[in-house]
Amino acid sequence: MNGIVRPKGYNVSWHSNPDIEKHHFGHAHPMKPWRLTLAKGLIMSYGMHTAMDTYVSRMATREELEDFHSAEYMEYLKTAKVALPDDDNPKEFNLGSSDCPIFEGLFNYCSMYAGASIDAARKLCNEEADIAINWSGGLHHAKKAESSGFCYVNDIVLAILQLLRKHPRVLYIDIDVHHGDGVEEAFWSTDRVMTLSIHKYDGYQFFPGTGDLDRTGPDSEENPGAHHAINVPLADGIDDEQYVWLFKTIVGMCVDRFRPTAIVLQCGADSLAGDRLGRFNVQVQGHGACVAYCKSLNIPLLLVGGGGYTPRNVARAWAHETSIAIGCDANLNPIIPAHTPYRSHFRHDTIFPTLDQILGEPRPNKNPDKKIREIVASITEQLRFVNM
Ligand code: ZLM
Ligand code: CA
Ligand code: ZN
Repeated sequence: MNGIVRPKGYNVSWHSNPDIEKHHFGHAHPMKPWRLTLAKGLIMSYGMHTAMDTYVSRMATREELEDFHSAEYMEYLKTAKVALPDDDNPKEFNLGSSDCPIFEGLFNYCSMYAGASIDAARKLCNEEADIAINWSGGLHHAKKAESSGFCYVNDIVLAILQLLRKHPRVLYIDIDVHHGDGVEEAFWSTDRVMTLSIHKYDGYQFFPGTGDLDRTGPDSEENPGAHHAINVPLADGIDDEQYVWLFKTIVGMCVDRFRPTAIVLQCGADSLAGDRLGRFNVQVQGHGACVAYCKSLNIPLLLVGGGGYTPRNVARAWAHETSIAIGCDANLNPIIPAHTPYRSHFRHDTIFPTLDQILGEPRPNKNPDKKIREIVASITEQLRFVNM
């Protein structure tokens, strides 16, 4: 079956729950949990599940959620009544907007994706996994007492808090096209977590409007979090060559200076070309190269999902990245297996649908190489202040 073998002495755990996929944010809402069904179908049709320890994730408990979130917010999230979104009268905790609607089963949905990330982090802590995966997580905008940008509970913060029980230093990396503001804010004042987000930034318009290069941590040098936030603001249309070079260069420098003992990689697939909300020209190959680079560091690695609004491309990327985690990417037949569920969704022209060919109008690249080098120079300077 496509040369899928369980790697010897190397464990990948996969955390998912089919109940998560059944939730709906509303008819026209860009966030479609159904993309997880498509990804899972692809992963399983290649037989990749046979090479991982698979777990049906449980719901996070109220106590676990309140490790980060306020009890008042969690109570409201649990009891909020389904209502039509109303942007003019945003309800408490920013709930009930068109970005963050209150839909049927909302609290269960949040508890399940959070439970999966917490379980995945624990597998790394007790060394039962070298890489742990939760494609339903990665919801990086949620705050302590506020929902934001399709995110209600911040599973990444909860997972990092688990890792910090055992690991002295955690590096958080975020390749979603949006700025990972919620995770950055949660660990703004600690030197035990370094946050690195690469994102589209135009100063004000593109959501969430934060993440400029000079936002590096608290201003006071006495604050341990100073210099531990890294932001890579980019313009539209960045391609694989620039993106992968930037990623490897900056992550390489962060690992050298910070010496993380665990890494969390948010693999938001809205940085891919052709995304409904994104602006970049990153391909499945380039996106996956970021995952491969993190794996090559041989540091316990948690992979979570995130954004991704062209479902067939999200499924392609996360299936490809699952194959990288288990080390069978080189043996995979790029032609999507005939028995893949919803295979017709992957077809975009006359040829057989493939895993790596995504559909999307290339956007003009507004990132001059000079700008890319200036970003690296600035971060090199910033990291001189980080000494572990
Ligand atoms: N309007 N419907 C990324 C989170 C991005 C804030 C502008 C809402 C949308 C978007 C919702 C069906 C992650 C903003 C947008 C229209 C205020 C955003 C519902 C279309 C629709 O058709 C839509 C009626 C909706 C939302 C577009 N929202 C596009 N961009 C961002 C949030 C989350 O990928 O980083 C991680 C999962 N919100 O720009 C507005 C300012 C609300
Ligand atoms: Ca990002
Ligand atoms: Zn995003």
